[in-house]
Amino acid sequence: MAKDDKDKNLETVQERTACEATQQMLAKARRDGVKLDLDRGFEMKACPIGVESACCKNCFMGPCRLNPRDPYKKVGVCGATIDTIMARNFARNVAAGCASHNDHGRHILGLFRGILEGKIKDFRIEDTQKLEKIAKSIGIEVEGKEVVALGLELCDELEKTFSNVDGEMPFVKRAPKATQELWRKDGVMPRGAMVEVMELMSRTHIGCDQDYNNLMKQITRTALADGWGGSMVATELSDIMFGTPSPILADVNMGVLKEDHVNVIVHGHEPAMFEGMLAAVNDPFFIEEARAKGAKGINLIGMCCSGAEMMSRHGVPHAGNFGSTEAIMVTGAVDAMVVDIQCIKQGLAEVARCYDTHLITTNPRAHIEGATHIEFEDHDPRKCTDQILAKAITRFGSRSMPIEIPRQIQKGVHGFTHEYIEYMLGGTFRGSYSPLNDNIINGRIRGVAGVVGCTNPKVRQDSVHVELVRELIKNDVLVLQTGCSQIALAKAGFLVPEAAPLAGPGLAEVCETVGMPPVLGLGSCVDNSRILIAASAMVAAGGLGNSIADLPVAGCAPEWMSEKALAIGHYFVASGVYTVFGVGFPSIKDTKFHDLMFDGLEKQGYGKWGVEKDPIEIARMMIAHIDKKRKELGIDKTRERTLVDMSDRRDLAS
Ligand code: NFS
Repeated sequence: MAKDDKDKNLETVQERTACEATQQMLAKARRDGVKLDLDRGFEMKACPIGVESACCKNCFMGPCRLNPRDPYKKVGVCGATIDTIMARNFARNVAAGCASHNDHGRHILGLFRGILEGKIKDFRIEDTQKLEKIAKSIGIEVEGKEVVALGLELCDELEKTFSNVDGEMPFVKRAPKATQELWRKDGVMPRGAMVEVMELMSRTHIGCDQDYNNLMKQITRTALADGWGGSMVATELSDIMFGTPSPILADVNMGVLKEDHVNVIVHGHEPAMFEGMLAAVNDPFFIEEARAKGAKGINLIGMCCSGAEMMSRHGVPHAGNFGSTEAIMVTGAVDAMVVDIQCIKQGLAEVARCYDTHLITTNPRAHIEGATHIEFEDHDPRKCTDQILAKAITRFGSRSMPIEIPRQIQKGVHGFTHEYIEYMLGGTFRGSYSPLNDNIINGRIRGVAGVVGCTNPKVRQDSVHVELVRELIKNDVLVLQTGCSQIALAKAGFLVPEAAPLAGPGLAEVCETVGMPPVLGLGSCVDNSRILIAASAMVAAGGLGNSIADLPVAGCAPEWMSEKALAIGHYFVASGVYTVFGVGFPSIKDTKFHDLMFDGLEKQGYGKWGVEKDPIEIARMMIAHIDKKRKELGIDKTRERTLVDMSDRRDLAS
């Protein structure tokens, strides 16, 4: 390659991603003649009508395209207005996101029941204390009950999360009373996820619900059936079965690959298959097999959300987020990439073929043309995991690709949970959220932000996450993270207590006193439900209002891309949180639907949506909201005093 071309190559890889390891692999892929998602995303010119949700494909009189620049000029063939079209499109996105998380949650519930009934023997109940706590939280009497009996009772109750056709979902009881009352008053209290998704899909059929206000109610109900439903069931039961995480030091970034080991990457969302792999790689038989082929051992690595869960629970190294899943195979060092469901790009198959990597699908819901399918079954995990390991070891023995592994590797503390925050701030015997609330009230912590979600090749990978979080902590906002966003910040070195000096003086002081990072990693995307529980606990601890909508908190998915992200965003809004999305939003400004989402919902007592691409501006919007809530709570003055009075601060430090 000529020098000019080389410089250009480098320049454009730096535009695509802020992750240096991914830059290195993208540059290599280009040299190798392999196209990655990061370049495909750049080259794809998004449909200008679709991007603003101004088209409708819900019947075959169309597809109808309205004019995003003059949205009320035209209606669809059936007469549907722009507001109906945008609301229906958004509704179907939320239905898909809710369905994904509930499908995941229902599988986890099935696994839990299988263990309790003795049909699944390779997994067990790890955290019986949490089992009792969760059962109690939804009103189940725990006194004098054996683990199995109590577990089965919890199973029967949580089954309603999915199958209820009336009544209320069990976990909504964990929301603050005032938040529950709002949902009840507006008729948006979720019943069961299946009925909510079904009703939302039926209401968006041609000629059904054509009032965006009325559609919004079912959208809200369905989104709540995700956060307080399937997502929460997945998180809580996974903790009970595989252990509730607590802070653990783990390595992140592509440097976790080892040239002299058999490298097996697991990328997906459901923890069961990954847990099965973890057991299998520690089997002396396979370690011996790997050694016989000249490897020093087997190196099991996670990516994306199940990777974030396994890192939080067991310290399994994590190689990167959504934007790096194709790029990592360019190393030539991946002997097998094993996937299950969600966020698995079809493009992986072609990259795997180019680099002679085994791409193995394991879930009946997610096959990929060109990949090998080896089905994972909960009652016989080894049947799947052992075949995978045999393939990976064989590939190691006959590696033909040149290997190039980026050196980047960052240590970070992961595995925070709602339970641990309570313990960390309150101590073993008086675990409580009061110290957090006190620090918010006295202004050392300005507020709390959840920064979560995907990466999206429309924007420079990781850059919006990192710049946003940098700005938030600088302004004394404590940041809670999950998923791909957490990995972006881990790679940037923010998930260590030593990052405290990057925070403003108040937050830095709290971090230094407690020994915690200013950015707390809570795990995978379903673990966003931990943030809902933390917010509810803040309300319960007192002094910060009666509902989640009263709290000085805000949320953001700065590089979102998936329908799940929209469902998550809307359950936060429906729970009372101001939620800003980066990249863009599928609605048109100054339409009635947009105004309802971005303003009207807040007037009804919910949170509201915001959209902005620039990280500093996003931070400003979130901080302005936090300050507005502080003012409404009457705690704005305490912060002013704390910030201006240095002697005051010295007193606090002593
Ligand atoms: Ni959640 Fe986005 Fe996917 Fe996880 Fe990553 S892309 S919506 S963060 S892996 S689910």
